[in-house]
Amino acid sequence: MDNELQIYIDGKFYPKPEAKISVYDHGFLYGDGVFEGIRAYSGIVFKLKEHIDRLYRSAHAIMLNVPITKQEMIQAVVDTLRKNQMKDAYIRLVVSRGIGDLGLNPLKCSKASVIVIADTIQCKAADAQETGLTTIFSWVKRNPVDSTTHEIKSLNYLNSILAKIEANAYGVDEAMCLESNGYVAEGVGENVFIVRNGELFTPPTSTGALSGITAEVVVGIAAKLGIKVTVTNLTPFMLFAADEAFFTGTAMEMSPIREVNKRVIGEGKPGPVTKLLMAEFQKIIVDPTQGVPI
Ligand code: PXG
Repeated sequence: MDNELQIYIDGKFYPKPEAKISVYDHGFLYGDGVFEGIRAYSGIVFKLKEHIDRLYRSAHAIMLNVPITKQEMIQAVVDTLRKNQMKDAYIRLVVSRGIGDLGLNPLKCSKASVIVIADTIQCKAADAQETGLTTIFSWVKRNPVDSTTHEIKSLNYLNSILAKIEANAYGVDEAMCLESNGYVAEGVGENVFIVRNGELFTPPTSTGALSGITAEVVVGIAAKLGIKVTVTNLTPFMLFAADEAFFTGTAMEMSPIREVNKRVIGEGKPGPVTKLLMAEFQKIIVDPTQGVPI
């Protein structure tokens, strides 16, 4: 089944084993490109327009001309899901600078490539929602707010990968990334929230964190429930001392955090505010008004 997955590359579909790009592609040679991770739930591509908008904003920041319009990009995602008869999926959208020569000059790349992969993703244990995740602070500081900032969803993810390697080495579920001044930035591919006295706190994107679409959804849910959200610098101490903490991300969805560097957060299990938000999150992801139908 897996090998029969049909992958979209520049307007054509290829079976997974034949879905290949050139070794001269600057996305491969230099990490020169942008991407999105998107989910479809029950036949609705959740927040697809928001993901496409962010993809084009990332492309704009690196002066990458996406060769198709936003509407065509939406269609490419929908077509890929239809082609694979998928109603629930994790979608990876990649726009790479394209084929150039061995020099790094992007002017040598005449046309960017668009790739859409619809597959599944396994990034947490099946019971993570009930037990919560264990984490450690990684020694790898988040990239400074310049070329490789995570504000741009570029193909440069070595910073996150090094932090993930650290989490693996210490046998925990996920790494927590600090920015250069020591404030909490985000996880390797997810934003972070703490709960204190019934209110939410989350770091600003000026820590070099991505402006997460899932985080925005959770902030919207909190607003509806009358839960105050403050965007502010979080110190490691504030995380240790939090009543509750959780990650948000397309891949990770909403996931409670149980432990940071062996310090147990709150009661060591998902707290009431996290649980309330998770219940609302489960409803919103299948709401047809929140996405694009396949
Ligand atoms: N921060 C970073 C650095 C991300 O890459 C998020 C936050 C969450 O954003 P959204 O918009 O998805 O709520 C991301 C996105 C993975 C994986 O395997 C996760 C992302 C990208 C690539 C892989 O967990 N996350």
